[in-house]
Amino acid sequence: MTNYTPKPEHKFTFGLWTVGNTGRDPFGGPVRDAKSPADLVRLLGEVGAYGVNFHDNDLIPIDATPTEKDAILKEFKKALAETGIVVPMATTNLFTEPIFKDGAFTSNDSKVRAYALQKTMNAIDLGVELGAKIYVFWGGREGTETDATKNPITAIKRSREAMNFLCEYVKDKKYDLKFALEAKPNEPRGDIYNSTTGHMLAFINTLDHPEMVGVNPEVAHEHMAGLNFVHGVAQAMESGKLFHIDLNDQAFGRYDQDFRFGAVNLKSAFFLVKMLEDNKYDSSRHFDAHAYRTEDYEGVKDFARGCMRTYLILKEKAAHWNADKEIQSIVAEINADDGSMNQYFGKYSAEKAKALQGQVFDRSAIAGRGLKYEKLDQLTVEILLGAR
Ligand code: DIG
Ligand code: MN
Ligand code: MN
Repeated sequence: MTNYTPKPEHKFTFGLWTVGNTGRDPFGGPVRDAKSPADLVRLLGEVGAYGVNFHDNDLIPIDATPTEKDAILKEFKKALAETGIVVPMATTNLFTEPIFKDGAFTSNDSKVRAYALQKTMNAIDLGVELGAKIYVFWGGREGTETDATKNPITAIKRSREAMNFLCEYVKDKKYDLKFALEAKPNEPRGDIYNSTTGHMLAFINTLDHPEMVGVNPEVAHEHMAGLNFVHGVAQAMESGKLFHIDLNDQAFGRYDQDFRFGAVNLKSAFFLVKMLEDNKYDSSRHFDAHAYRTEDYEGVKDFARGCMRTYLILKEKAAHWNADKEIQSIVAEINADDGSMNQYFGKYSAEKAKALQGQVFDRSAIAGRGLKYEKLDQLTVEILLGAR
């Protein structure tokens, strides 16, 4: 039996806002006392995490005095040094303060848009100071409840203007920093612009410095849109844009549940871990999730350990799947090829097209081929159930 102990090389990270979530929800106040950033780092050190991430105001309250900021930073850095926990990612809170009630970069008020740029530049400075190499943008308020208020084309142009400005800022400061854009279809806004990872991938291509910008897909957010998360990650990975990932879990058709990784959809979690590990994904495995509201801080530690254990168990199951002879013989069979069609693939030529138009196909013979997908999926399920 493998012991599923998290190690630094697994690059498991949590945001301060995840293990520091005090259990507040739209229908109830906090159920846990707030912990300081330094104490949250120590909690993450205790459970074996690799890194901690933060929004600017998770770490430094928005109205902190310079003296208070220095004291918080001193304590935080001390806890990082004590535990060996690192800071791979930082981000900006552009959604809590009332000023962002109608968005930040896409707000109709130019003062809000300018303030959002200022806040983000300052937050980037803070993140870089603490070692972040990835900077996430989640536009929680970049949306609307009615399209009477804003032309969505204008919103997209404002988003692009902000991204281009901030990419130039990072280049001007010579920071070793890449941006990762995180999509969500709705909540807290009625609809959020650039609502899925696919939208973000298209948006990135319209930027002045697309090479600096990738995506940070989140399980819960793509599931809220009713999408296959693994396919979105595959598209991001295949285009070299999977700069970061937010792991959690989510029942389809619900509000953003941010459940412990693997708590709901074990099969899709399995295929996700297999995709990441088979393709040697080397960035953070960030659990953007939180414990049930029912939990005390021992429960929060159970939550954090559960995220990491489930990932490692599924990583072992993926290796088991890759090594299973019966599975691999079916995989080989369904991909078997006599090479007779190779003449038609690859770069186009008029000769190829002419020859292909002359090719005769025995449609019923081809269609009659059994594919053994039921057997293959059952074997997969049996690995997940521990029956193989
Ligand atoms: C929510 O899923 C968002 C915010 O928590 C944060 O900006 C981002 C970073 O993971 N995820
Ligand atoms: Mn979420
Ligand atoms: Mn997230």
